[in-house]
Amino acid sequence: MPVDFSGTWNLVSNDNFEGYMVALGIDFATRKIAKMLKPQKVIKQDGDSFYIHTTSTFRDYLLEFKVGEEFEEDNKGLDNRKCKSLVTWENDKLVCVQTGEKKNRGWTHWLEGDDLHLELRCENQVCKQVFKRA
Ligand code: VLP
Repeated sequence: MPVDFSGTWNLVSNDNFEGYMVALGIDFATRKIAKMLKPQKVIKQDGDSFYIHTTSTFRDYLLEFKVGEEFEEDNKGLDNRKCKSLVTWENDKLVCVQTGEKKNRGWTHWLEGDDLHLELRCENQVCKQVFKRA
């Protein structure tokens, strides 16, 4: 059985989100709000087609992609920098490389026990998030 990330997930931990946001150039006032948030992710997976909706009381971000097909990502409401994104499978991990102005930008999702894990990378910063099923 291939891995299935589908579900509704609530953030339970968020290590070094501040460092990640600084690396992305998010301004101070926005960071103060953003670090208080407990975002929820709604993921719909149909084979290699993904819908990942990250929602919060402040802003939402919707990402839709197919594994193996590069796409333009606008990061609207995040840092608003455009990049070329490519998501691939590395065993059961979903790995996104976001090529653009920021070096070493990307993220990795995987399942561990009942939890959804997300590592967010930008330049020399790594943010580690864990989500539990709602
Ligand atoms: C910007 C950085 C907070 C902070 C300001 C706005 C959306 C993998 C991937 C799918 C992400 C989430 C990125 C979060 C970066 C915030 C608004 C917070 C709510 O997820 O699941 O896009 O890249």
